[in-house]
Amino acid sequence: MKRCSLKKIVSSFLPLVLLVTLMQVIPVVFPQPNLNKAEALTQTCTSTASSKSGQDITKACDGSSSTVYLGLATGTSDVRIDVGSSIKLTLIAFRAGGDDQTYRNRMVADATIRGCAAADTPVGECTDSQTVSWNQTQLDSVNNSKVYPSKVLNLAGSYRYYYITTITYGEKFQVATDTACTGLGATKCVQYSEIILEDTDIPTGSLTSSLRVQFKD
Ligand SMILES: [Ca+2]
Repeated sequence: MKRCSLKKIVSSFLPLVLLVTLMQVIPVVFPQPNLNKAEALTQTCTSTASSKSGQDITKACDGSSSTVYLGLATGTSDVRIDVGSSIKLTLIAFRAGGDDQTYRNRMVADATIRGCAAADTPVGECTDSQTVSWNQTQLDSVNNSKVYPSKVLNLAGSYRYYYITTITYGEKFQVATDTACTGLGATKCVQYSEIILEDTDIPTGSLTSSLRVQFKD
C-alpha cells in the first residue's frame, strides 16, 4: 500500500519535473526578443585610486549591497562615472559597507561631485561642482549596508560624465582608533557598497541603470 502511494506521488510529480525542464530549455531555443533597451546602456564606474583586491570601484556600482569598494590610496575615491546619457542629478547618497558600524573611519564624510564634459576631462576642468557633507551624528546612525541620508544636488547642468572625490570620516573627524586598513592608517581608506545617484526629473521607466541611478517619480 505504502509503495503504491509512493508510486502515485512520484508519477504525479513526473509531469511537473518534465515541464520545468522543458521551460528551462525553451529560452535557449527561442531567445526572447523583447530585451529591455535600457539594459543596453553603457554605464560604468572607474577610478584611478588603488583598491583592495576584489573590492574595486565597480563593486560600488553593481547594485549589490553585499559587495563593497575599499579604496586604499589617499582616503579618496577619484571615481569617474559614466551615466550613459546626459542626466541632471538631484540627489546623492552612499550605501554603507557591511561592517561600517565597526569601522566608522572608512565612511564618507564629504563628497564632491563634478559634472564633466567628456569621459577623459581632467578633474580640474570639470568646473560644475558641489560638495555635500554628512556630520558625525548622521553617519553614526547609519547601520551596516544601509543608505546614508540623501543630499540634494544643485549642479547647474546635465552631464553624462561625473567625477566624485571623497573625504573620509577618519580624515574629517580625526578618528584613528578603529582602523581596518592594514598598514595604511585609519584615515587612508574609504569603503562603501554603492554610490546612489538619483534624478527626480526623468519619468519612470525611461532609463534604468546598473549604476544605481534611480528615478523616483
Ligand atoms: Ca556593491
